[in-house]
Amino acid sequence: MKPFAILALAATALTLTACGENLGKGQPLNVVSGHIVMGATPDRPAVGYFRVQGGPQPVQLVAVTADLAQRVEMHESVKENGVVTMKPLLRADVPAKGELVFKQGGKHLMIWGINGAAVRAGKLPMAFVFTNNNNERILFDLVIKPAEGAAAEGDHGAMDHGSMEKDAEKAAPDAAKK
Ligand SMILES: [Cu+2]
Repeated sequence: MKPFAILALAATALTLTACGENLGKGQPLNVVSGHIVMGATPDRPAVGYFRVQGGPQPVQLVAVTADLAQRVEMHESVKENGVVTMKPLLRADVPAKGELVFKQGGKHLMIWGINGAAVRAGKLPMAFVFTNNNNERILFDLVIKPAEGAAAEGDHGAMDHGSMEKDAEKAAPDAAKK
């Protein structure tokens, strides 16, 4: 009798495993990874990259905020007539079951004035605000990495944010001035 009982249990366990795959449920909207690269000098903004996994419905990311930073903006690098410039990004699509990626050379976060305690802790808690469920907020800590060498900083380091920073100073003189 005993060998039969063990076999029956094993069969049950296999069945349960097969059914435990969340079939039909789908993946939820979520921020799945991300990091921040500090500016080359303290007066320059840090840059943030991250990946959002789309849920069952298409939504839009409308803001990213951080209590421990003076200011966070979403930007997009765009090439026009062979010149790469950056534009503020007000919203970004997260396709259903797809993904939204902020990465070097494309969409990115610019972060000014990260609190020293966050820098020492090596991570910045951020809130990602979406258009679903009355502006669902997903909290995620972005790991803070030190500035890369000027040569390794890629397009973002080579690109001067001068004009944009001047605009920013006009808009928020206290936040931009050191
Ligand atoms: Cu930028």
